[in-house]
Amino acid sequence: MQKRLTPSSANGNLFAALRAGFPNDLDSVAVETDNGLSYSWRDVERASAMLANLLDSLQLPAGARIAVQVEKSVEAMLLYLATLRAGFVFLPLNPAYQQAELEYFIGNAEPAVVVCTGRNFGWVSKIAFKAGTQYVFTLGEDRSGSLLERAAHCSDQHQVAFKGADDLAAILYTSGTTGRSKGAMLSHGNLLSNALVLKDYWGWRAGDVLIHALPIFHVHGLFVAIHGALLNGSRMIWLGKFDPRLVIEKLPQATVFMGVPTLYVRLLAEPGLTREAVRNMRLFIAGSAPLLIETFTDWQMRTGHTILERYGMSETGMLTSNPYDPGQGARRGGTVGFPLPGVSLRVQDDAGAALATDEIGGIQVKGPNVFKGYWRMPEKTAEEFTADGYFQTGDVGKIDALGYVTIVGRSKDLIISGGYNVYPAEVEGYINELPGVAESAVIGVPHSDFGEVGLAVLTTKPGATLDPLQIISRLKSILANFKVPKQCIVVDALPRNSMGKVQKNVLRERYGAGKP
Ligand code: MCA
Ligand code: AMP
Repeated sequence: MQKRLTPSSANGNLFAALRAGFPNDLDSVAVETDNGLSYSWRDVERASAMLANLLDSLQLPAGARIAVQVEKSVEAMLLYLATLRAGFVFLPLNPAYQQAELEYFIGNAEPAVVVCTGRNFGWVSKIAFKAGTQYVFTLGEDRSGSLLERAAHCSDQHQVAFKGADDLAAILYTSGTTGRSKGAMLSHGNLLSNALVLKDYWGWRAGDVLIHALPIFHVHGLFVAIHGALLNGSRMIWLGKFDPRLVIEKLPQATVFMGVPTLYVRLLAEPGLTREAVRNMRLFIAGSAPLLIETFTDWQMRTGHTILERYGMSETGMLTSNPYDPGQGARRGGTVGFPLPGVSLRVQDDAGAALATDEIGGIQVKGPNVFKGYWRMPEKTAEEFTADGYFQTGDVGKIDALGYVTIVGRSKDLIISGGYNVYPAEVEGYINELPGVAESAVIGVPHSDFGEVGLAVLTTKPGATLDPLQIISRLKSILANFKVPKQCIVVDALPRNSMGKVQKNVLRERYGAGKP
């Protein structure tokens, strides 16, 4: 339910708080890109105002969703800020999604506006208009497209829309463990509370410069990184795509870097990663997937810096973090640190009983950062919360005597590959539709670069023959590439328990070392 506000209440719009973090000198550099462009804080203010005015001019209903499936660019970030500013709901989508995937998201979210690349306009607009979308704009990573053409005619003055803490700011699609993806509804208050806590906890300070090398359609790159820099008035060195050599080249000009573990693995593979290269760095943060202890210690040895690992989810933003301040404790590899201020985190067994120190169980959380529920799925939302209001993360872990949280596994059937989530049930659904396939099971197996990758084990229909390479290439033509299993193995039968359920643990044991 939306909170009613009187004009005298403070504006809870996240943009208003981010804007208040801009430095006094609006002509200083806010963002510099890897292709030589530079945006001042004034540019960020004016361009987000123009885009917000464009959205306002469309006369959209309150709560309208703005779905955005574009390549990473500063303008895409400005569109995010404009959406907040105008008070609509931002819905970012991975540009790797293909037709069937997009059809689902657009059909489910019913966005009033869709922004896509010029290259994809034909098929995306067809899907969008069919689902009732009113406007489809284009935006290229080179500042091309109808969105900016239209915004160029709009005023660069804009009054930030009045929003309450509970008003929706964004929907992020996540976890299709059973069935399809669910849209996690995040409010202005969810995002702002988390951003403020992290600003303080990670010691953001004057002079900080962030290397932004992550995609901007997930919590890590879109919220944690961008909110952190904007709220602190910090310059961002903006890389369109992660490139380890370019990151190393930029490190001497930066103080903060955030990455998924794969980024650290790839940086370590570069001889250019030296103590000299990181001499001005203050903080390296990792998250989104487990950071291997080898990566943690190799990084320490090579750079002299201790990576700060933290843990979060789309539904909650950041939940725990290793300490920044040594006075609060050491950063411990293999752990995700302490619950952040304001986050209540507990570990329970399947029967709902609280577990003691070091006992392993389901991680549950509560706090101002926890989302408002799944878009149009009240039953799913209810299932994921306990009677006393804790959100069940689906992660399995423990808390030690000092309060450090360690994640030991997941009760949800999920593969995290290079920081992207892959839901085996979804991939299996597509594989089972392919001609000649009887059934399939997709499991995660260890991978030196992506941490984990998908492996599909499948059986054939009587009389059919299957070529694993053809299966992979067929899947690549219908699914986002990161979801496609890196290997396919055809077997006579899948192992099952006495109830007839496929035993994925047996498959993991059999194929977990990566060998067929
Ligand atoms: C690319 N490929 C992948 C992945 N990325 N396959 C599996 N997993 C992946 N993550 C495919 C490519 O399509 C390609 O397929 C082949 O693998 C090799 O691609 P490569 O050129 O090496 O990939 P890349 O373009 O360099 O991308 C790798 C990447 C990227 C930079 C690690 O995956 C990435 O940016 N990951 C970060 C994701 C992220 O931001 N997650 C945060 C989620 P082919 O050979 O067939 O062409 S937020 C979150 O989880 C929570 C809330 C949190 O706590 O933060
Ligand atoms: P997402 O659905 O993209 O929000 O992914 C959230 C999931 O990523 C969490 O539920 C965890 O399983 C995982 N995750 C995030 N950070 C970490 C971490 N530091 N260590 C282990 N798993 C993590």
